[in-house]
Amino acid sequence: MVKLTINHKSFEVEDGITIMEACEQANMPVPSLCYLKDLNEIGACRVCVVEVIGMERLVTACNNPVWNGMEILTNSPKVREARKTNVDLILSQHDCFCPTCIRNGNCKLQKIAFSLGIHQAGYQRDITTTPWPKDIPLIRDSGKCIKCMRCIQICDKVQSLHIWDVAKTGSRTTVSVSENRNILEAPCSFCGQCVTHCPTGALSARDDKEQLFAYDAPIADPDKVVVVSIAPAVRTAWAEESGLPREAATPGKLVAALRQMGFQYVFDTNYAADLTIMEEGSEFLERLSHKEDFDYPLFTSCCPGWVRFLKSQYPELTTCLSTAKSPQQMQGTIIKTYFAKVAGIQPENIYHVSIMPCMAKKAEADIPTINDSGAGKDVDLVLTTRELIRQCRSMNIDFSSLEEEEFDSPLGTGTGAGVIFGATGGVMEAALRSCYYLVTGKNADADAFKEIRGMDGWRESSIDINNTTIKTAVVNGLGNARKLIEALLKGEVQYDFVEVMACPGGCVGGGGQPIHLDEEETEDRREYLYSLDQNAPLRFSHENPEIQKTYEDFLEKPLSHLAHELLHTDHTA
Ligand code: HC1
Ligand code: SF4
Repeated sequence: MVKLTINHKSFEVEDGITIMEACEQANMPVPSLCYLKDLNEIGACRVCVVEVIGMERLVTACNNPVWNGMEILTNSPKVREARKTNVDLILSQHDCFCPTCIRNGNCKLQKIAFSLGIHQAGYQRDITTTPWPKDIPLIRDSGKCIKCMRCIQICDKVQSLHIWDVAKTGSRTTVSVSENRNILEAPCSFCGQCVTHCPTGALSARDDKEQLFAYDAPIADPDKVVVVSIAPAVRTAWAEESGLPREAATPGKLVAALRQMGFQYVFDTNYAADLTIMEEGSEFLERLSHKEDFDYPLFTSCCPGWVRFLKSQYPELTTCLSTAKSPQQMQGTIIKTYFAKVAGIQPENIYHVSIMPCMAKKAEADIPTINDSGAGKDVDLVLTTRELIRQCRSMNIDFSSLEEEEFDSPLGTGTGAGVIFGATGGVMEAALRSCYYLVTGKNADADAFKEIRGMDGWRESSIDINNTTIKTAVVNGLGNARKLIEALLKGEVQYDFVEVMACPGGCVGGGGQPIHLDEEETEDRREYLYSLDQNAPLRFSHENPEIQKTYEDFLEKPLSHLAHELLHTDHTA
């Protein structure tokens, strides 16, 4: 332990921690722009400077350790003046037209500039912008980049993709796509982790709301039936900025909000998550009993960031991907075939919107070979949770006065197994619950496979079903996926079934979720999903009555000819 003072108050803290951590523990936090714990501790923005008595120069708090007897001042006039100058210099190279910025009100730079009392720019503007394609899910506005390097680090260290790099030198230093590539040539997974870690509006997800809500768009077209589906992880995060406690922001209130927005049918992607389990679980059992006929292990295929990663980094392993489409795409195909038939609507007149915690889902919906309904795109438009929140705001929806409403049927019932898809390990656990039933004819306890749960980046388990041991692995974050694949290729590990989610924590931490400037919300969101599962009246995908009816009336059985035609893909496009 070391003894030190912070702003004249004495503290005892652990040896080896940084000044930033010590100040945080003392409840005297130091502001920062570029700092990301364990990932970006480079002091690039110089906003975290503090004064240490006896030292001539100010020091950066994020990457300097404490020592015994240290006297730290976090807010002396010298510190405040230096911070102000540093932020002012950053502002001189930043496009400060805040009202139209996607991060207005949720921008670290805006917040810090305001808190330092910078109300007038002190330096001459020098802003450079570079062109960026408008039709991909990842949008970059170089005029807003503050060169904090967070995107570089997140993409390198967490996602192992090295899409960004530093370019040029000196005052012309900037961040750009690495190796002088155009973003269209780079193997970006569109996971959106660089977006959720960008402190300003330099990186964002493409905003597609107007395609639906403009005055001449489908929502205003009397000939269109506009339907919406909500992904599992959206329900954990949609009200985070509303002030409603998470428990009060129920899925039923989200349904009510969507009806107010003009959607004629509100469906639950959890239905298709259950359908995915029926198809993917059956596929897994088939592969397990004919190992010699298949490439092994079986990889889950519901996360489009992961699928893009595998196709670009290890194309030879694409045959290990489950052929089952993702729940988003199954939902889309079933809406424009089965639902259209049941409701007596021409499939061409249905406009299907999917609300996702994910940016890569926008690209998934565009894959030509994934659209099988014969009525255009199966998912016409993908909006992220953030777009949903912005639209609610622009329509002045008052979250606190919403009354619970039911999802529409069919495609409105999901089980607890479906809802946990949104958290890392959820797909595997849901699949095992139903695989156990399919093999033994009876249910295991719904929590029998809970050892799969957890936030570890790479978690393995051995599960016994009817005296057959199934070796599973669950990974989240593409860097962990790369490590697992390398170990598989070297023969160091062997698995039967592997779940991969591109984003840390799974979809709850997705690139389309609300952005919190100073803290991560993933753990809370995950716990909420598990509480929904715990309290769900049905916790097994095979017990979902709407799924049972869909098979009875339409698909016949899992892996039937029609199911193959509509719900599976070979991932070749
Ligand atoms: Fe996900 Fe999925 S869980 S991929 O994380 O399999 O995005 O929530 O919708 O499709 O159901 C995302 C979430 C989501 C799909 C499902
Ligand atoms: Fe890297 Fe993901 Fe950002 Fe693409 S979207 S640049 S893969 S962090």
